[in-house]
Amino acid sequence: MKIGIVCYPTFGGSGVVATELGLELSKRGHEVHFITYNQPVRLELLSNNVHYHEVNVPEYPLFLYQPYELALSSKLVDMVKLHDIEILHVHYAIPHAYAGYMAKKMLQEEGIYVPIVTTLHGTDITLVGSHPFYKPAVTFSINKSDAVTTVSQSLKDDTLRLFDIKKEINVVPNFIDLDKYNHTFTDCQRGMMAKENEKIITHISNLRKVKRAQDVISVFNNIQKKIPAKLMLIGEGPEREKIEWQCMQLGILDKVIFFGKSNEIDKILCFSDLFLLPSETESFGLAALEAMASGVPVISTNTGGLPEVNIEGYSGFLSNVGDVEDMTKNALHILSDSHRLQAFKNNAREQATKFDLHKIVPLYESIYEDTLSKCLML
Ligand code: GMT
Repeated sequence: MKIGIVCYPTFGGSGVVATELGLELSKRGHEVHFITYNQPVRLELLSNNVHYHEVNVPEYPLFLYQPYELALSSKLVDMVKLHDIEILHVHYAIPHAYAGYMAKKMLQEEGIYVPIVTTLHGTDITLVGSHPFYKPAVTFSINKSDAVTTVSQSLKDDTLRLFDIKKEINVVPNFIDLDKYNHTFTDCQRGMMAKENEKIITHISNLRKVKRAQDVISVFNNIQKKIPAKLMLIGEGPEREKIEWQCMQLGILDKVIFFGKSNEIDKILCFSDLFLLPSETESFGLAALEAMASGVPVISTNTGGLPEVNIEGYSGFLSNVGDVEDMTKNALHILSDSHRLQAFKNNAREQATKFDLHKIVPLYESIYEDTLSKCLML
């Protein structure tokens, strides 16, 4: 198949999932075209089967806001015609599903029919999409998609609760390339980050409010009072300064390593003992899955899709949002006994195998095939 993928090219989970999906589809013999405003961060290698087309939005002083949707839908029309793209898979409803629909209608005028598969990732629904200003456009573009997927049952339930959706929604969870986590690093460089007796706690996110990074610092602060520990913080975002201040006020700056944006999270995870994800909401929690694939147990909240990923008392523990005391208790329970820690590490790795990309990517392929065959019948 010739597949066009539209996504955000940044470090966010939706862009990562879209990029990893495209790369795996190309390995499975499909021709994949990424269409976005920057080369996706995890798209390092372009091959015969993987192409990247940049959407440019010329600056024009008359416009207070540059019309990205317009540029994207025009680019989609051009790329479909130029490369005979058969299906467009748009990740994140805003504005991709909307731009996809516009492209589809323009192409129809020329007798070209390209179905749109929309994947909802989370904040497009739970935070942004349900805003009254966006709601009509998001509802419309979901209902006009030829197929719709969500990354968890919880996000499906939220979508049906918040929007008037007439379309069937398929749940296709986030996935992980286990080979990447199993084989790459045999010699984790733990010694460079912490002393032998220190436990390594890790958090990865874009440090937006929804991630509750201050809870990460509070839980870590409680842990390090009982057990020698270091905190690895990976990611950049609007809350960074606040949490640096928090660390300074608590007197733990020397125990916290800020990595910023990193493409080497698997290297950092391989020497981690525990992963913290105290998010306000999380449609799936790809970061938790990446940690588990590295054999790192997860202390998370119990919101959104997290209970579908992290299993209470097995791969980690789940607490109510903001319950720092419970998260601390659970973290200490896991870390304080080396046999228990090892059992949780093994379980975390085992739990991650449920989301092996070899199991999940074929689900997307069969959605493409069904969608295309339904289109042929029209
Ligand atoms: O979590 C973020 O801030 C990034 C966000 C995104 O849209 O890129 O991630 C969302 O999509 C990921 C991939 O499907 C999910 O694993 C994340 O849970 C989800 N984030 C939220 O729901 C907050």
